This record gives sequence, C-alpha cells and structure tokens, in this order.
Amino acid sequence: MSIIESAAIEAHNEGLARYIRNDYEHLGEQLARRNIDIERVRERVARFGVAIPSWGVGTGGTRFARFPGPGEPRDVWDKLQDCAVIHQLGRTTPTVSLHLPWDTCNDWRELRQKAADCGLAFDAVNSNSFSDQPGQRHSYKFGSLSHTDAAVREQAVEHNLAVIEAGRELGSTALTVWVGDGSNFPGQQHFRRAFDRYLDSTRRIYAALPEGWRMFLEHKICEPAFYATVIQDWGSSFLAASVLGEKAQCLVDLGHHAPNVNIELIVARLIAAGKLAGFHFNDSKYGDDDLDAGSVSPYRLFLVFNELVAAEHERVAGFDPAYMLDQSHNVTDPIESLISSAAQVQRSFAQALLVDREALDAAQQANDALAATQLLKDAFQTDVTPLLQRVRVDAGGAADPIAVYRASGYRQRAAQERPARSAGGGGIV
Ligand code: RM4
Ligand code: MN
Ligand code: MN
Repeated sequence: MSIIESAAIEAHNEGLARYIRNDYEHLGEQLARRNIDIERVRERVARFGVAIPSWGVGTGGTRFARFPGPGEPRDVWDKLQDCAVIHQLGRTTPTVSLHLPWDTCNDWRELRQKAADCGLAFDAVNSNSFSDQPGQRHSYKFGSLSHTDAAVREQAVEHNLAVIEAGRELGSTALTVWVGDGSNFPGQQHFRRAFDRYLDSTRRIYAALPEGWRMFLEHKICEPAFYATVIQDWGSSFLAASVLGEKAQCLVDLGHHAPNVNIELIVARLIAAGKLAGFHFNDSKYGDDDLDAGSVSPYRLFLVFNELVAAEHERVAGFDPAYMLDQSHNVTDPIESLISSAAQVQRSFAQALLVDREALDAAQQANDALAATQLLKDAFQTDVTPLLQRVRVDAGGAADPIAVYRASGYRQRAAQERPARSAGGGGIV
C-alpha cells in the first residue's frame, strides 16, 4: 500500500507557504515583545515527540458495542503502516508503543527494519495480562500478577518476560505494566495480600530488566475491577515502584484518576521523587474515557506540561519522562484522532515553553496569586499554530495534516486492501 505521496504534501504546503511565513513572522514579533525568541522555542518543539499506541489505530469500542471502521489494520504490519502515515503527515510521532500479545509477530527484526524504513522506532512495550488469549492455559478472570493461584501468577510473569525479550529485539528500553487485577465486591480480596503477591511477581519481572531498561507501573482507579484495584492510585504505584528499585517508575495515564483530581500536582510529586516514568495522554470527563488529548480540558494538559517544562528548566536530575498517547476512537477515524492528539500534546508543550519562568518565580515569592496565574494564562492563550505549522513543514510534514490525509484517499484504499476480519485485535477491549 502506498503511503501518502510526498508531491501531494509539497503542493499543499506550497499553496499555503505565504500564510505560513507571514503568520510565523507575526507570532515571532509578538513573542519578541515578551522577550521570547521564537527560534529557540521552535528548535525545542521540533525535537519533541510522542509515541503512538499500536492499539490506537484500530477502532475502539464501549461496553455496549464496537462499530468497526473501514480499512482497519488487521495485524501489526498494518498498524505500523498507519503509524507511518500519522508520522509522515504530523512529524510529531517518531515512535510506536506495542502491546503484546495483540501485536505478536514472527519476526521482530523484520518489523524493526520495516519501522526504520518508515522513520519509526519503538517506545515502551506493553504487556497484557488483563484478557485471555485463545489457547491460554490459565484465565486472568480473577487477576494476573496478584492472583491467588501461583500458577496464574507464574503465567503472567512469564508473559512479561517474553514481552521484555520482544522489546529487546525491537530496540525498546521500557516495559509498561498495567494489570486489571482488583475486586468487584467488598470482602472479595484481601487487600494487603493481593498487593504483596503483586510485589512478588513484579520483583521477578524487575530482575529480568536488561541493562538500561525501566519498568513503568501504570495505576488506574477502576475498571475492569469496579470496587478496588491493586494499583489504584499514584500512592500504590509509588509504593510498588519504591519497593522494586530505581528502575521502576510511575506512569501517569491522564484518564486513570477520579474526576477533579489535580493531576499536575501528582506529576510534580513524582518528579520531585525521581519516579515519573511518563505519560499516557488522552482526555476524559468521567472516567477512563480515552478521548483525544486536550479535547475536553486543554488547560489541564497545559498545566501538566507547565510542570514538565519547569522541571526541565530547573534541570531536575534524572528527569526523563516518556511521552505516549493512549486513546480509544469510537466515532472518528483513528488516524485523524491520533494526528490531532499528537499535535495537541505538542501544542501544550510549546505553550508551556512560553511561560515567563522568572516572572512566575517572582510572583510566587511575593505571593501575588493574580500575577502568577495570569502568567500561565498568557502562555496558554498564545496561539502557537503558526509555530507548529512551521515545525511540521520544515520536517517534511503537512501544514494541515488532516486535510492532506482526507484528500489522499488513504482510508478508502485501505478499505479495499484490508478486507474486514473479525479478529483484528484493533482498538481497546
Ligand atoms: C488500560 C490502560 C493501559 C492500556 C489498556 C489497553 O486502561 O490504559 O495502558 O494498555 O487500557
Ligand atoms: Mn494507559
Ligand atoms: Mn486506560
């Protein structure tokens, strides 16, 4: 299947070149008045990247139904192809995060090579011990790494070790572990024992981490367990990561907290403790809604980036978060959603770079609440679109990636070339 014609991207950019140049100059002038050098901001934004979740390129579903879209990826090769399109047009997503066994393939080297040919590499590999696979010996119905039965725990540990092995061949340097373990009824589970069993299992996985690898522990307040989860919040995650050792850190999925929880504060705490693994970006209004990043609360996303940029600015030792998307697309074309989410995350980063850090320090020191909060608003309310367009175009992407994608007919071609198959493994279950 052909990826988007570069001539089409060039023609599109050519048609907009004058506007892109003028808008960028104008923004540059505005920023100069605020003592910000647009070129320096541009260089930093150009180096920013966020990983695509392989499971995000398929159509997701809800508890009630899944409505498959045309041309859904059938296997990891198709998924990689879609990721290549996203990166070709948006130029913000140079890495892919795989999920096993959903993305199982019989030749990791070839996959790695194929990815490299598309300008892609692999970010953290994810293990799945929250759903049963055909032919699997033991069921995860009542948990995995914390299961009461040692044989089930063993199977889940073995799976994680296999994921590390695959990741090693792919060039990944991190394993993300999210478990669905928990309980649906008060009394169903002995909380302390379940947590201890989780620790016993994760210790074995931790011990198998190759040199230079990190282990990302992902907490989640609920779902599929609706009464209690074993790694429910950043406190449990932090506790587990602290027990395991310095290679274990806490991954923050934006949708995994109770409504109204101050996520940027959690981020600041984890940074201070040297335990921030990174992110699964998405947005939500009620629960783990997995909506497109910044689609509901762009200011919240900005506030998270404000903490990240502050940490970078203050040169916090060991600060090296991994940025990944984690979304489920039920009513949009996944490629379009991922392109726009990546751009939204990039936008939040760019906006956070505009915060006048010295002035903010001074306002905080003087307890000038209004001035402090206004400094954040000044940055957030700056329209950085011309800057993002310039970064994309300079990197060979499209000024308006979604317009080019729609005009390309890629989805229609995919629909012809990928006949619908029921067990595609796409989307979030
Ligand atoms: C979970 C969690 C994990 C992801 C699965 C598919 O809710 O966010 O990161 O691997 O969904
Ligand atoms: Mn996640
Ligand atoms: Mn989730």
